[in-house]
Amino acid sequence: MAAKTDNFQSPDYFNVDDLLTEEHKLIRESVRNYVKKDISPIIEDYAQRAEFPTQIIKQLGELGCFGPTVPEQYGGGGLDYISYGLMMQELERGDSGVRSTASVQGSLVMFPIYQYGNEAQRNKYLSKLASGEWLGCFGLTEPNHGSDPAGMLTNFKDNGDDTVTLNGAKMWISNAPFAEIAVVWAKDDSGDIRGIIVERQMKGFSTPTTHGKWSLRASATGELVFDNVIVPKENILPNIKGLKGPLGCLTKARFGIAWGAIGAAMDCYHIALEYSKERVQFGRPIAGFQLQQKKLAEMVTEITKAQLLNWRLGTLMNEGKVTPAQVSMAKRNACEVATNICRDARQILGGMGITGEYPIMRHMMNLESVITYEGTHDIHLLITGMDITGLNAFK
Ligand code: TGC
Ligand code: FAD
Repeated sequence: MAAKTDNFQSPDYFNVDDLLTEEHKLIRESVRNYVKKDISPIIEDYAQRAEFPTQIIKQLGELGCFGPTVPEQYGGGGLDYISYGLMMQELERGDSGVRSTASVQGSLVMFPIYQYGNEAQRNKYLSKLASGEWLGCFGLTEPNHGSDPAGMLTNFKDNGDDTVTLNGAKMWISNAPFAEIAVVWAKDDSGDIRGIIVERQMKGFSTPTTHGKWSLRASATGELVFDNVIVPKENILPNIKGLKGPLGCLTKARFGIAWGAIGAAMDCYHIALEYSKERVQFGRPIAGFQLQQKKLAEMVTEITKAQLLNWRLGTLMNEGKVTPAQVSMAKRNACEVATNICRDARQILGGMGITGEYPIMRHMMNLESVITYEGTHDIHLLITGMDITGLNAFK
């Protein structure tokens, strides 16, 4: 399939750029240029073939998209959260799977090692993950425990020496088939949830690929199977116990999705606007018909509201004042806005909207995963519900 030229321009109806620093704009520009040059020309083909473009691992490392908020001494970028958000927005503008690769590596693998790990663990893993020499994955979800991770069955037993034995299984794990290491959440002998770093070469550890996905086809998803895996105790993250460990990582990753999903929405809006001005029916461009203008006007309104929400969320993150419930609201909002915009954009393109000539159907299918992972749409609504009423409707 011939690659089309990517001439993306982002909408900025309320001059949100004025709220960004010059550094923010430069970072956004460099990731946008990367997506135009290295992602847009190849991604449709990889998605159609359901193949993960492994070359992006090194590229994203070189670009600084892995762990941008981790301090520079560990190979991170030492950047603020708005920079991180803008990177995720631009990557997901290309493809949600590309953003997923970066989200998992930065927020779900590097962040816990940096935040909950000791100095030896930080020195052993972080710079290799930042550069893209190693890819990591994050194992929380299990076959029978998705929205309710507290019930997990994966566990490790103390062997009475300097090792533990890990048993259990995780499923739906992004990056798993190509990961060198997995940050796995498992219960210890006391039933406490702990983070433990499992390395690919450990005996009894396997990562079968999940096939047949209609969504995130250019991202590799797999299981993590632990069959009596002997893991050194030095691989246990020492500074965290309990579900707040993995949930703390998810707060960072959900923040990235809030920005990322709007990137996918911006791409669909941009394409629908351009197409509608060129496509002529009944003797005039379809952009001149009120029904199509309603769709386009509502798209840019929702994108603008989400841009402002995300920017404010970023400033709260930078100031250390954000609450997990605020992040949930922004993640949920972005996913809803983006899925609706993709569907409307697809309609504006008529039959062309279902083909791989345009990225809209790919974004639409990807967003069905994005609205589900890192907490489903319903779960984030219940988090807001509990936050405003003080009443828990989960259980
Ligand atoms: P609950 O009793 O509410 O909380 C347990 C402890 O955790 C604390 N906490 C948080 N801490 C940091 N950040 C958050 N977002 C937090 N949410 C809660 C809480 O204060 C408590 O602390 P403490 O000190 O009292 O122990 O837990 P619960 O069992 O009732 O569950 C609550 C619920 C349902 C909201 C939560 O479990 C949840 O978020 N479920 C959704 C599961 C989920 O998001 N899974 C994601 C798997 S990873 C993934 O999808 C990666 S996709 C990657 C990609 O490709 O991009
Ligand atoms: P379930 O929890 O079974 O939910 C099914 C339905 O029930 C949902 O609609 C849900 O909203 C609803 N529901 C559940 N509980 C309640 C309640 N209390 N009240 C009302 N409704 C409720 N996980 C990882 O650990 N690491 C990864 O890297 C990872 N990557 C993923 C990649 C992809 C492509 C996908 C699809 C998933 C990935 N996940 C990952 C798993 C993801 O986080 C889970 O799919 C998600 O948390 C939902 O869990 P579940 O699929 O088991 O659905």
